[in-house]
Amino acid sequence: MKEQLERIRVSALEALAQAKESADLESLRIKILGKKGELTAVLKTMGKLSAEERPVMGQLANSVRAGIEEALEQRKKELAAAALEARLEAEAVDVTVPGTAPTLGHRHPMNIALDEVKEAAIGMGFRILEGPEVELAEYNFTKLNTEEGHPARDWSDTFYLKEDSSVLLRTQTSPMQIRAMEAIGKPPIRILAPGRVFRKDEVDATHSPMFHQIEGLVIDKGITMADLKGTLEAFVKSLYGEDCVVRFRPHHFPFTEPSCELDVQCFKCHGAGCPTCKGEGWIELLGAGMVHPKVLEGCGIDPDVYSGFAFGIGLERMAMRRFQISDLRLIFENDVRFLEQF
Ligand code: 2NL
Repeated sequence: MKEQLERIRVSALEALAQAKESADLESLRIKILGKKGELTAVLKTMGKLSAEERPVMGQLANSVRAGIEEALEQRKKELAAAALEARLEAEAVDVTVPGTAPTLGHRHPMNIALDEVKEAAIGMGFRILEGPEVELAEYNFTKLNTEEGHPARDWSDTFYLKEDSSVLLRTQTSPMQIRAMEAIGKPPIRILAPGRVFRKDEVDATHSPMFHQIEGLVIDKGITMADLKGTLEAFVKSLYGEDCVVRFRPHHFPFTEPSCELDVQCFKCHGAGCPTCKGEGWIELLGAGMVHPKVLEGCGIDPDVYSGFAFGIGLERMAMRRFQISDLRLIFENDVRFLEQF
């Protein structure tokens, strides 16, 4: 029996030393110390021993069991430590590895130009308003002193959404101004309306069926052409710098009387004429005028009490000049190689 017990001890310790996982330890425990285990089987034969041998073998068996249990615990700890070590190694994060910087986007050049205009206008007390792109012909034309039969209302120029020409894609941002005058009702009114407008134009370097306008409107008692000139000059200077030079030229719009256009002296040649200004010395910037009395009247504002001025800017043209973009199509194609430059 002594040899049997020694053999069990030796082979158990050897098996434990070779166990690779805690599951192996558990099956070894059952195989050796379990109810049907090797050691238990030997202990069951103790009864056959003599009275002198029994305590000696009992003691030996207990020490074998204790030795195996201790080795089992020891091995369990070793395996747990090894498992932890392996996990830490596998999941290690090297905090010294340089990170990958996220690629930051930026505003579209059109939005940069738009924000500059908005900032300048907000600084002068204008409120920004946006309105619907699908409009009534009533608001887009009639209330802007552009009666039926006017060439601007032609089907070849405007996107109509109804056979009877009553609904369309707005051709200008002015209908928003009409809506604002009707809604606010009582002047003073100082608003800026930016947005998309639509005209039936073929795409080329300077035309697109969709483009952007910004319109400003000021209505109050005693507003004159002097206010128009002073405000627009200050506005242009806050956009392009205090040293820029502007001039006003007479023009015609159905919704203003008198009407004018504002040019800014070419910033490249200072009036001498160069390729940037196409030899003119001046660059056309915006259209403006004193709001036509008929337009005020149509919005319920008494033209004998109130007067006002309005102006309209083409945003694409502004952005093209601001960033020296030669072809309008580049603005809409969204090619990142182009957009990354701004
Ligand atoms: C241009 C010219 C202009 C207006 C827009 C306007 C609006 C109302 C009443 C009177 Cl509600 N006028 N807007 C006036 C003059 C010129 O735009 O060349 N735009 C790109």
